[in-house]
Amino acid sequence: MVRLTIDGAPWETAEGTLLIDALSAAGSAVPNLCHDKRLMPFGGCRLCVVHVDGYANPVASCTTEVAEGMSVQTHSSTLQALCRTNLELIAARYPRSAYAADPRHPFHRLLTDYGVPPGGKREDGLFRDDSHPYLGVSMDRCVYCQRCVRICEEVQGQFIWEAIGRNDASRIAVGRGPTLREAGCVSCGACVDTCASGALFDKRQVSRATAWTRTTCAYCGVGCQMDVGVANGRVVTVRPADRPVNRGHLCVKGRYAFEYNHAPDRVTQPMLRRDGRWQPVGWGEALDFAATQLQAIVMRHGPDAVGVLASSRATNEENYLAQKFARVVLGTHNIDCCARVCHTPSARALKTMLGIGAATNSFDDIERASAFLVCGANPTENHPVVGARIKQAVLKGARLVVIDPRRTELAALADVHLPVRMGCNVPLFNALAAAMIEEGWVDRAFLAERVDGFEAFAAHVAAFSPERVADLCGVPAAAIRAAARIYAQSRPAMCFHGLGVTEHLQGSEGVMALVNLALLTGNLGKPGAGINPLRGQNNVQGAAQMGCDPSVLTGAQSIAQAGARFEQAWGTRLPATRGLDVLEMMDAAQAGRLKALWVMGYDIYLSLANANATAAALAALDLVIVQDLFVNQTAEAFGTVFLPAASSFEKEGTFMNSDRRVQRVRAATTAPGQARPDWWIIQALAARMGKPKGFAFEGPQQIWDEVRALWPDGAGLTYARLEHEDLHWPCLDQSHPGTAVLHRDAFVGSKTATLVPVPYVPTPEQTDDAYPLLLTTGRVLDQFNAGTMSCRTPNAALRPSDTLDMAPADAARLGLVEGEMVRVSSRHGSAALPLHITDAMQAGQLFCSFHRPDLRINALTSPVRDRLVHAPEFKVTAVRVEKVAG
Ligand SMILES: Nc1nc2c(c(=O)[nH]1)N[C@H]1C(S)=C(S)[C@@H](COP(=O)(O)OP(=O)(O)OC[C@H]3O[C@@H](n4cnc5c(=O)[nH]c(N)nc54)[C@H](O)[C@@H]3O)O[C@H]1N2
Ligand SMILES: Nc1nc2c(c(=O)[nH]1)N[C@H]1C(S)=C(S)[C@@H](COP(=O)(O)OP(=O)(O)OC[C@H]3O[C@@H](n4cnc5c(=O)[nH]c(N)nc54)[C@H](O)[C@@H]3O)O[C@H]1N2
Ligand code: SF4
Ligand code: SF4
Ligand SMILES: [Mo]
Repeated sequence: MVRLTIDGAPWETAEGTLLIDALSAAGSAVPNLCHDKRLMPFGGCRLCVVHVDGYANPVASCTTEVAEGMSVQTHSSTLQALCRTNLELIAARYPRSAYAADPRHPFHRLLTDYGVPPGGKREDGLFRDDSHPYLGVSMDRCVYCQRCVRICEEVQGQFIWEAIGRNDASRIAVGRGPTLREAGCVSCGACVDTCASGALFDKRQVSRATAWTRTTCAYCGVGCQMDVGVANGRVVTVRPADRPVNRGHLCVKGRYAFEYNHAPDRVTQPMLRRDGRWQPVGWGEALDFAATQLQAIVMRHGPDAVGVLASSRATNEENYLAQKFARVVLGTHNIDCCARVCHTPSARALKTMLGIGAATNSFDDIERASAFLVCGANPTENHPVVGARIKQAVLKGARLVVIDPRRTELAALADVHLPVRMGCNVPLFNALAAAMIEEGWVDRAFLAERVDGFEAFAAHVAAFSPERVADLCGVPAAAIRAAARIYAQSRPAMCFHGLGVTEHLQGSEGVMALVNLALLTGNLGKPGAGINPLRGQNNVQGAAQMGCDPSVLTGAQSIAQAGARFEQAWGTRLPATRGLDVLEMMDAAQAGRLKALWVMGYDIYLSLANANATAAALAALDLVIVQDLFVNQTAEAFGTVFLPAASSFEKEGTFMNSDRRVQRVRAATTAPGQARPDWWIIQALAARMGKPKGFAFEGPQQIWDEVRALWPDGAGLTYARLEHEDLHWPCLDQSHPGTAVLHRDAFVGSKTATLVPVPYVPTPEQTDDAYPLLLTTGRVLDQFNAGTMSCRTPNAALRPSDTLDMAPADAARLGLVEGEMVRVSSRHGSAALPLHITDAMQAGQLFCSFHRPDLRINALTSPVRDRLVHAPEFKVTAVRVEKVAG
């Protein structure tokens, strides 16, 4: 700590703090225009000058660090005059009309405070862009602080804005294109957020927020913290919060894509399907109907004829209740969630090999890593705030290896990009291991101390030398060796992986092969390292961790080991039969064994692979209860009961993010009409089914306290602590600091972990004359999964349609042109969508996203599933592509 004196009073702050930030914290804030904590010191506007004892002239507090014994005065007539003179220079060109129109803007208030009226008028010939749905530009209000230029470079890494000219002729403009979008802007809004003068602004903010609520983003697993501004009961704006996860940054979805919340077709009343049509009813009638039907099915066919799918979009508390409902009220382990289809393979592999089925390290480690291995993940689109942090680390010198069939944004920036043939991860990862062993790049000390099974493993991977697998994997042997060298020799190296690894026949085994690489190189149990699945939705980590999984209870505790404790706490016997996962539920429905399904916040008809089979399964059910914000595809085609849920803007609780943090969700506004939080609905249905015991919680905090009592690793995560602490589990008690890095001294239950020889098993989805191309599916920045939310926002204008991405050579060979509609057919179904020709694709391989409900992309994907945990193989399908006539 450093001690200084501010306006005569003592103050203490951390070493390295900028004086301007210390002044703000001490309540002696000085004016400024060019300073932003998120950015490197700049010293442009010189409004923040102060006297520091020992200096003859005033100093700019935004470029001065605090020092021991420093004595600072923030007020004097000299400072006042200096500041005024500098403001006059800045205000000379600032338009009077803008000032008059909005006296409450902070810059305008500053002018008023110093008695500096602006002298300018609206200027022509400056950069204009009216085309962006969110970002407004009015460059005549620019004060040349360059915060937009700097934040786009230093935080987002997009380099869109440029400062051109000098002094009086200086201008801020977009360098690479006529519009922001064409220049490559990713709509993160950071430049708007930092803009001091209103030159950049949020176009859609119709009214000023009257209340602010700190909460967690409802989209992806990064878990960004944000402040939600509400006016007249509507969310009108969102600002990034400065918390460890996102450090004052958001992406286009968190910052801008909130209008779904007030969409005209939000369902606000329960509904029953009668004579094929949805009819609004009261809660009493809807719940009675659902309860009676469920009871009848349980009576006739037994509890295992019912399945419950919980929601990765809902809170931990709600997911905990969903699995408790299945196990206690219905009496079945038939409970699952969409973690099944994305990272259950990661959880299985990490649990089997290391003892805990979650990311080993924290996002805090990104700045500590010397190298990154990014496998089958596209973080700049799918986890954009993490993607931006990885990009910044690479720009500052960290090495980067990307393994992805496509040239993603990170791949284009990588030291080595291995464009692996889809479905060939396991041989490629084994080849990396073989190269490391052959070249002696392994960490001998770590192997000796923490790793078993080296001899057998080395013998196994010797058969996968880079030269042997190069053709199979579609990448040169030398590139495989170069990648192995970077990952093994730049320590610590942090591995992030995504669905390009997990959504395969060998998904779990692919993750195991990655864990092998980390064990070989000693990249476990230390900061800046680890194996880190980039988890999908806002609370997919939490949904699974709460026990929405047929084979484990809350906290991923096994039924065999922890069952008795749960039976005692819940006052009931646990079901004796094995539960079904979502894929097995679909099989059971088709076979007539499953009769009813309660689906909360999970659009399975749209999002499960092999949609024609999903349709057959759902059609065979007697009862489909859908609980959602909207009539999604599942509800529309197959729903019998619709229960309207409150959104995360409208309820209390917690989410668990990708790096094991538990963060609060807080209601910023009230739910529309009769929509209710999922926890309320589950409790109400339990009561109607005659089992109110154990479902009479007053609210989320009380539910969470029961979770903490049953889950030892979460025991210390009280709501009180979550108010002001950012905690990772394991967090064993209320004084435990949480665990950012797993496996520091030992793996769970053992000092050592064992390398696993992973065989290569090719997928049945191979090309032939009828289906000569390989298709992989995934996501794009502006849209989110089933599209129910992002499609109901102006993000739809940013990304109106999924496209089929194809290499130029394939397009030329097939005689196809950019933008034309094409039909894609697989052995399982077909879909039509517009073509996009891009050299990000390798010849022979295709990509499309699956966000637009009407395109039914999952008609194409196959019934192939992960060998261990059944995640569908969304990532490889053999297809052919044809012109659509007309
Ligand atoms: N904008 C946006 N963000 C999202 C989502 C969204 O829909 N939109 N969804 C959220 C969810 S639920 C999830 S699970 C995450 C997913 O986040 P990611 O895991 O990043 O998701 P994907 O885009 O499906 O796939 C990642 C990459 O895998 C590559 N790939 C395909 N096949 C292979 C292969 O055989 N080997 C290798 N090595 N790579 C392959 C693809 O080219 C793609 O770049 O994103 C979350 N974030
Ligand atoms: N082809 C292909 N298909 C895929 C994938 C792929 O890569 N390729 N990825 C798969 C993956 S990883 C995933 S996770 C799935 C995602 O697929 P889904 O889970 O089906 O999609 P989401 O859009 O995340 O949202 C599900 C639903 O939750 C609702 N919802 C949002 N908030 C709440 C809430 O608070 N309460 C309730 N009750 N409902 C709410 C939304 O309106 C939406 O209908 O898609 C899978 N499908
Ligand atoms: S919105 Fe983000 S990417 Fe676009 S110009 Fe602003 S800072 Fe750069
Ligand atoms: S990175 Fe993820 S959590 Fe953060 S704002 Fe974007 S969607 Fe939300
Ligand atoms: Mo996911």
